[in-house]
Amino acid sequence: MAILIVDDDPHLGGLLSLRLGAEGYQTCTARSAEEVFVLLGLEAGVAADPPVKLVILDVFLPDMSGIEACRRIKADVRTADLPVIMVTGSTEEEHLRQAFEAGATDYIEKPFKGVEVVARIRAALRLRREIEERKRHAQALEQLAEQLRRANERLQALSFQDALTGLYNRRYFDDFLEREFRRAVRNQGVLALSMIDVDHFKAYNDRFGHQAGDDCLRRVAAALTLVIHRSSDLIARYGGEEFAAVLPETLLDGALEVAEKLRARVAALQLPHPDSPCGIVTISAGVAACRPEPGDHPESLIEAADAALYHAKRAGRNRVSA
Ligand code: GH3
Ligand code: MG
Ligand code: MG
Ligand code: MG
Repeated sequence: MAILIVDDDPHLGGLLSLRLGAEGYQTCTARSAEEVFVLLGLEAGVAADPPVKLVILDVFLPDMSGIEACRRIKADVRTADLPVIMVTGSTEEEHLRQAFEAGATDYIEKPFKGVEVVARIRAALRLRREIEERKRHAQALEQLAEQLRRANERLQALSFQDALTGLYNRRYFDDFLEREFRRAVRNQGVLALSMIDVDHFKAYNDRFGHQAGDDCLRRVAAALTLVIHRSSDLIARYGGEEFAAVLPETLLDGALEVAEKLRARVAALQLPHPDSPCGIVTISAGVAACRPEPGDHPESLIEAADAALYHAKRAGRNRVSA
């Protein structure tokens, strides 16, 4: 990475090159703003090779004011971070002001001492390195924060998921029902709940074993999911072989229809169950709906749906009751 020395006076440019060379710096030179832009790849032509790490820029150039050239370097994202040290033979204070306003890193008046230029270059490059290091740090921190955010999201999703069926778990169900209940209270809306229980499931386990029982629950869960496709509805594993469907803004009739679809869908799986009167795995569902008022609690809706489920069981199972 070279230091680009821009001066229309080849003698001065050459002297500076020698001095910086003696300090171990690589240098390249340009005599006009145009040449600078080409060297830096800002103009059609060749890009900087070797790339430039700092520019020493004369205020007076034949084709453009050095201050204007500095402004252009700073305006381009590719070179905005490049340190520019302005050098001038003028003692006009206005130039100094303009140079810094144009984004110059430093400003040196001629005649200058070699030691001063070298010291200022060192300082500018050190500052540049520090800024870059801080940028890298900030980027690394940002990446880390993003990774943490994603990991958190995954964890959160997992904490709401039932491991066996992939459905929402009881915890999420409780939160969701509470939320929807409160919303219904606020909007004076309605809310329906369906409690679902697999029929004679103990006998299924007893005959086929617990693993087969788990498989059966997974297939039942998948079937239930196919019926609940409204994005505002929720199907969850309530516990054991029990599931629950929360149907916001749904009246009892609508909820009964959905429950009947759930029942039919599971029956349609035709999973053999020799110890059930139907010979296949079936579910019973209890449905309840309410228009909750302030002071009401979701528990009462759960109790009503549970009571309806109990009815469905008493009435012979593989049916829906309200
Ligand atoms: P009913 O028709 O009255 O609902 O009869 P049931 O046999 O289904 O009811 P019961 O509550 O007596 O039995 C439920 C069974 O579900 C007992 C339990 O072993 C089984 N079960 C609960 N959770 C799981 C599970 O995660 N995996 C398996 N394989 N079985 C489970
Ligand atoms: Mg049960
Ligand atoms: Mg039971
Ligand atoms: Mg059961």
